[in-house]
Amino acid sequence: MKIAIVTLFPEMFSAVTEYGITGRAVEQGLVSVACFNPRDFTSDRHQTVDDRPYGGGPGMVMMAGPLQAAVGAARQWAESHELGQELSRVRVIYLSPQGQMLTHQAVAEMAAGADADKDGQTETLILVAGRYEGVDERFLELEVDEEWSIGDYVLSGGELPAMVLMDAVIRQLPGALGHQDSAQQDSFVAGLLDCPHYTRPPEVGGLEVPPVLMSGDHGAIRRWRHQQALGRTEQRRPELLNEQELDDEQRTLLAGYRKGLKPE
Ligand code: 9WO
Repeated sequence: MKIAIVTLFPEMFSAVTEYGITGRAVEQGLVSVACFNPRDFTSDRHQTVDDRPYGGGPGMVMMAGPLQAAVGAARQWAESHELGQELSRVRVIYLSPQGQMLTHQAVAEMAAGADADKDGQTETLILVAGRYEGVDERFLELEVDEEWSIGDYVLSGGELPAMVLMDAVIRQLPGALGHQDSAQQDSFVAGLLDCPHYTRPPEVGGLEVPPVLMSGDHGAIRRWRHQQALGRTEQRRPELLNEQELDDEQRTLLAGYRKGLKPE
């Protein structure tokens, strides 16, 4: 898969490309990352990328021209890395609080589409990170396919959301995680929150490890974890749990969790 980022601050992306699981995925060639700086696509002496908003008001707006040129260069980069002649799909994505909320499902679809497709070609995400008060609306109309939000808050720019999206997508790529099926066991894969985790030592601040985890009974451990995931989801994020969709085993596990909560 290929990810191009259009950003005024390309150095920020070393946080993703040089560290941890995502850094390893880049190293292994599971994903190619390239940054395109709108400032490099200006023609005036001051390399201007922003201007005052029509209609007045505070702050500055990113001009359409340099952004369009940077996206154009990103599209060319995606094509030049194609093995065959046929072009694979490119999704141009803008990160903003006005976008659709990013979910595990949306991330999984980006990772699946960006994985090698039937022709062995890989798709490209072009992530556009805005700055200042935003980008000229005509750039969005002309170049951007999708707008995504990572949450209802305003940041200083779209770079951190772009990195959040990259991290979430890259770790879903086959081979990105050391453990084969770790991504499949993730929180949210089954639509549930994660279960609690414990490691050595066996006692911390007077708190011990749930005995079932020390029992060596792998069936019982799997059931306990599933039960914890169900119970915690109901307690913390009840809107994620659709009782109708639970099977008989899940209902029994959830009933057991509820019983364990009751004082006497
Ligand atoms: C700045 C601003 C200043 C005064 C009044 C209103 C204002 N709105 C903004 C603003 O939205 N700035 C954005 C900064 C412009 C686009 C890039 N920026 C951004 C992206 N902030 N937060 C995001 C973002 C993206 C995805 N998910 C959550 C937040």
